[in-house]
Amino acid sequence: MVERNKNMAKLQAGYLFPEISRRKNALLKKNPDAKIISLGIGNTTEPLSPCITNALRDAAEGLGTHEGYSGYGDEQGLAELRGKIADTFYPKLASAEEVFVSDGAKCDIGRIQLMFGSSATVAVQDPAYPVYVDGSVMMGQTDNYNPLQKQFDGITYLACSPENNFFPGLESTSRTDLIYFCSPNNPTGAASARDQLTQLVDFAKKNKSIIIFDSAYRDFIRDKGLPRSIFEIDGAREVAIEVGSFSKLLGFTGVRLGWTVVPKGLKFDDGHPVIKDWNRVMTTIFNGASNIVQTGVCNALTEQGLREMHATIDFYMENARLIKDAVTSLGYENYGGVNSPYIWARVPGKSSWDAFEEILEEKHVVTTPGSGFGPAGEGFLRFSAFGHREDVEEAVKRLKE
Ligand code: PGU
Repeated sequence: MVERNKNMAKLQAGYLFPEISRRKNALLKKNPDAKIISLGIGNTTEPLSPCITNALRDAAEGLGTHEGYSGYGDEQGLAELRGKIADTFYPKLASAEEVFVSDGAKCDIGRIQLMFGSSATVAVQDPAYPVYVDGSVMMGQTDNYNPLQKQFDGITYLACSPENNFFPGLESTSRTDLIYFCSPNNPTGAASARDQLTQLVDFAKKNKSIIIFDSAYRDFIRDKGLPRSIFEIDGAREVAIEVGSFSKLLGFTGVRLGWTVVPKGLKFDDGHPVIKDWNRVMTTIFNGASNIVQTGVCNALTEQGLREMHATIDFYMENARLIKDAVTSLGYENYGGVNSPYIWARVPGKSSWDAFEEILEEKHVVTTPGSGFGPAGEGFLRFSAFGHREDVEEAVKRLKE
């Protein structure tokens, strides 16, 4: 028999979202008529906009012609699309050669961890998108799980709570090689201010750390003064990698397309450019994102396409407003839902899983237990604003009843 990877054995339970599905299905088994509404996983629900569907159809039809057919493409992505992503999201901040197109942010986060190996030390916001910690555990970047603290020994958890305005106290934080940071944040919904991200970049510069900045929700920011990219901060190009995604921007959770920006000047401590290793990783274990999807998005990143993108985001943000209202009317202290599609609510006197079970059993509404995002998430629930309007309205009605 073959020995199990000992790092896999360190992981706690299953991945969060399948566990939530399991509990939802258990309720359906008991009560097959329950009309369950999900405000759980951040999964998009609205149809793609016409610009996108037209462009995807044209790209697919092109493949049916001699002139339009293409096989394997460059692993880094279509040159034109790399240029469009740079121009659209990083004007004067990053160049086309620094943008690597991928099949999504989650996949890129996993591949980024390969570049740093098992001895890299890691800091994460607490609570955080589970992939940063679970992926690091798989890589062997952490020690054993400490059940008392509900943390992995060897990982630095940067507590983010209402008390510190969801920004960690960096003065008292020790150095790590990598710092995962997500803004607008999943799950707390907090979008970091410019001065906070400046503190983060200065901290990374002082410590010679690398920030892995997840900007999956960048265009959910309504407040024009808030940065949408870490590269808007002076000096960030020396210390940061940014991961982006079309999942929430274009409704591509199933279509799949994302990107990573690695600045040319970012170096390992031996002076080797990080971008060279990223290129090596991508050319070795990734074979390029779908040509249909890349061509489609490339042709749809127009003024009209971006207008349609913002209209769908506005739709989800109206859902966020309705949910936030309902959660507030329940008397729950809550955060987020203003510059992000997540509402983060404190459930006084209950554990996250107990509150999750109660709302599932009584209201048939699925949420996400905050403790699934890290120990500082205990006592909170996350409500996702992704859903059809009639479902959100029905969920809101049930919550208020
Ligand atoms: N980064 C963040 C911060 C996310 O919240 C998510 C999705 C992703 C990346 C994934 O991006 P892709 O480009 O689609 O790979 N978070 C959702 C879905 C759960 C999951 O496992 O990805 C959520 O509900 O948290």
